[in-house]
Amino acid sequence: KVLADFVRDLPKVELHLHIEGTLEPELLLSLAERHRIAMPYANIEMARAAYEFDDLQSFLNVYYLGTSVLREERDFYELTQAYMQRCRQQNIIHTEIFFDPQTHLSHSVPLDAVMGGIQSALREAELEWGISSALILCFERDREAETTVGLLEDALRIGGIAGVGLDSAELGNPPRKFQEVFKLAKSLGLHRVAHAGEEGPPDYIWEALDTLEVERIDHGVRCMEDPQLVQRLLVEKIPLTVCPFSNVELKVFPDLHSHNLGDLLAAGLSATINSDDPAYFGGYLNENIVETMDCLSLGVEDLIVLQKNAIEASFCSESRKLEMN
Ligand code: ES4
Ligand code: ZN
Repeated sequence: KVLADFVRDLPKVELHLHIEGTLEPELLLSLAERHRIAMPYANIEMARAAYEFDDLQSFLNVYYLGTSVLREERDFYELTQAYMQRCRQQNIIHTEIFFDPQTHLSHSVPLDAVMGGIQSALREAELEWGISSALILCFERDREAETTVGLLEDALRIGGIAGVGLDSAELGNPPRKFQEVFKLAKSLGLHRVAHAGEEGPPDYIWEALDTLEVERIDHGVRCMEDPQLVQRLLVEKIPLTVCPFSNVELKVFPDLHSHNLGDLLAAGLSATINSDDPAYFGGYLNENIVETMDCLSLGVEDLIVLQKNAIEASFCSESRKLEMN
């Protein structure tokens, strides 16, 4: 109770959040109705009941099905605005948000509508509530890489992208597949991150660092299987954006008590705590923090370290970092 109050009141930073993963069943069903799209859920309870996963792929099937109700700019605006409202309630003062343009393009939704809707909500949240944000365009690693350079160029014409990321089904889709577009991103001064070592082996973390030159690893929890890799992450101060509820829901760990966040911190790694896809995994950032601290017996001093790591790992200006510290 006291801990929950402390966590709620602490100003926080979130660095790993898929905006499509904030689509709550209420909004999903109302958008399905708006666009007359059939969903296999008759009501909110049925939707929630379908949110049971065996692994990453079984989650992605449900998540991509949900994205099919996002059709026009105002849908993306409403989705993002609802998440920014949560940020205000949870005292999140800076958030870095992923989006999956290839999925929306595959539904014939123009990139302008996707980015326009997201960005108007982000602008409003900054003006009204002072919440800063960065938008990260994710490439889906289980899709073809050939069209990604053109996609990135289109996004840059629209503007407002802080960096690029890599998400979706990890196994069988090694990072090097996206080397060309990440090289272009670097040459254009964009930030680079990638999901790696979530379900995939430590080798994928090495490869993301070596071939994509990423600045952060999303998840990365399997790094502990490789002491040399841990050494490299320490020396290069590579942050890990860890998502405890996600890891439990996708069976990366059997339960929160078995999560290795405590070991990552004990090893001195720059770990951060994040919600990933909060509408699907049972909680937003504060719930992730409170339950994880509880299950792993982490103290307030650990939480302060996690949040200082997040500020430092963010893509904010140095002056904004100072302001947040
Ligand atoms: C994702 Cl948890 C996770 N992993 C990989 N890709 C994703 N896209 C949305 N959530
Ligand atoms: Zn993720």
